[in-house]
Amino acid sequence: MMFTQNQLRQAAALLQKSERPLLIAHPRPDGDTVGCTLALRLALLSLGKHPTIACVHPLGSNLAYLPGADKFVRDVPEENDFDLVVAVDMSDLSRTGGIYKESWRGKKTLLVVDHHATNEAFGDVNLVAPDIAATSIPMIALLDEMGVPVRDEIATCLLVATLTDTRGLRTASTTPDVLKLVARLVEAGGDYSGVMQHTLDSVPYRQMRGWGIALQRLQLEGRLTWTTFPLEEKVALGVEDHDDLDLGNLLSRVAEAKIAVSFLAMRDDTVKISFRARPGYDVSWIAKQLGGGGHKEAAGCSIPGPLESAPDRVLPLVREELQRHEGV
Ligand SMILES: [Mn+2]
Repeated sequence: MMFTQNQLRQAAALLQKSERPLLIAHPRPDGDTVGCTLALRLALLSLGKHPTIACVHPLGSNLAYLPGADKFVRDVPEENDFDLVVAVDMSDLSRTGGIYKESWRGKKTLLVVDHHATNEAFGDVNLVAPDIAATSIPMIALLDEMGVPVRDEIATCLLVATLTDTRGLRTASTTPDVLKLVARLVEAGGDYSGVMQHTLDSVPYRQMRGWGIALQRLQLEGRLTWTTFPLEEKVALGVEDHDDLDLGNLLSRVAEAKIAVSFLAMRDDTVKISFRARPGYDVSWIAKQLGGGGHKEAAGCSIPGPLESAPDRVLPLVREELQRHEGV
């Protein structure tokens, strides 16, 4: 169910009324959460407001070049003068990574702008378009409603959001409307080739080396492919815990596989799991059952270690999903 005109008006009114909004991007920030947060920041600055943007983790080099990316703060004081909190591209409040403080509940108005099917409508106003390609879609509707011209840097930020969450316009969620949105953003001065070059086709050397390790350990079982990534290898490469090496998207390209799963050991003895599914398959229920969330074709969760036993605990659920599509 798409958001209503009334919700759109309410969301725009909250931002127009606000002087010092806090915009929060989710941990292990991707192009959608970062692009939409930066686009909204620029829009609010153009209206003379004083937005603060926060994300608990640093941005990857493929996003750090974007306008305003250097303005992200890692945390904010519990006591502050923010008059509105905006959660961007997250399905529940835990996804702020601790930036949202429990003591704010019921005191600071919360606006949610998102597109996750698993979204819990946890805000006072929720601008949620479930199963739509990217948060850029509700976000541009919001900017239009606020009367902010979407062009140049704002258009580039929304392009980043749209092109990353659709993996370069590859996902089943890439509808004619998404392609029209991209056309509009390019016409409005968005830097399409720059985004392709600096964001989508930009893999740090360390991550490339990490892919080498992940691919060496790659397994294939019928329509299922998976890999595990041990902590020793992360430490040896200098990979931080907030860096998931984008393994999910890498494995999703294995031709034989309908579902791909990556298991990444973390320093706190948990295992971060990314699921990717071909169109028609659904991994969101698996992630949700394991305490995570996401979309049908891309979802994730964290489970307790050890890494070695994680596939045996998780893959039976994946096989169950595959068996629903026997012979497909
Ligand atoms: Mn997203």
